[in-house]
Amino acid sequence: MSDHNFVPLDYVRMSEEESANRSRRFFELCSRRRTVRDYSDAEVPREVIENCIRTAGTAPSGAHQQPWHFVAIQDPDVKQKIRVAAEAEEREFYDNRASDEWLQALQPFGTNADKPFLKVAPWLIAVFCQRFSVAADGSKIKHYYAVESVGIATGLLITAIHNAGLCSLTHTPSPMRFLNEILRRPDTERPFVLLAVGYPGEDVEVPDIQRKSLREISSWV
Ligand code: IYR
Repeated sequence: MSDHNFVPLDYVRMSEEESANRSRRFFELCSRRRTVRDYSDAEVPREVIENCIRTAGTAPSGAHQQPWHFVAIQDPDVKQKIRVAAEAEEREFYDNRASDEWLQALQPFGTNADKPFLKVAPWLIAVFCQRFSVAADGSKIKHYYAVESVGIATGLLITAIHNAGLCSLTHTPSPMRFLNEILRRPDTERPFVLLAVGYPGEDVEVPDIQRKSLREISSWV
């Protein structure tokens, strides 16, 4: 007897024409995504966030260990605590930790230590990476390719948010350990990224930047 349990793939083959159309339209959708730093405080229904997180949870992962946890934050007090802690780290970063080279690389984006979006955006999603889990007998189970897996899941999450007509910002205050404390997540989990999610503020502008072309990002053999 086989020691694995397989089921038929749920798959419907599409025509080449439909494939070409859908791939082009999906690219066009994704190419309109921009990182947004200023948010409206308009509410976003919880169901939308739930569906986006469900989508993130469809990501492939090493040995299907699904080494991610998402904390969806709407509570204003929790958002405020996160803002205070993140801004303290950011002040340290901008005043002391960041090299001149790093500050120069950030210059086109006009960022600084103030992070009002952490309070204004209706949702924050903290993504945690479970580098291992704990078995019933207390032993550690190593997760394979945990960081890569969570990176893929986060990509799906950002794309799902965009597909739902919302904007997001990937925020990575460093270090982010304060998120474990505020959100009461175990030490076995590492904060991976903090996303602000919502509608853009009024008349928001974004940096005038270009994406690399297909030629620049690929080679074909
Ligand atoms: N974490 C800081 C600095 C920062 C770093 C990078 I790399 C960015 O792409 C953007 C910002 C901040 O959030 O301001």
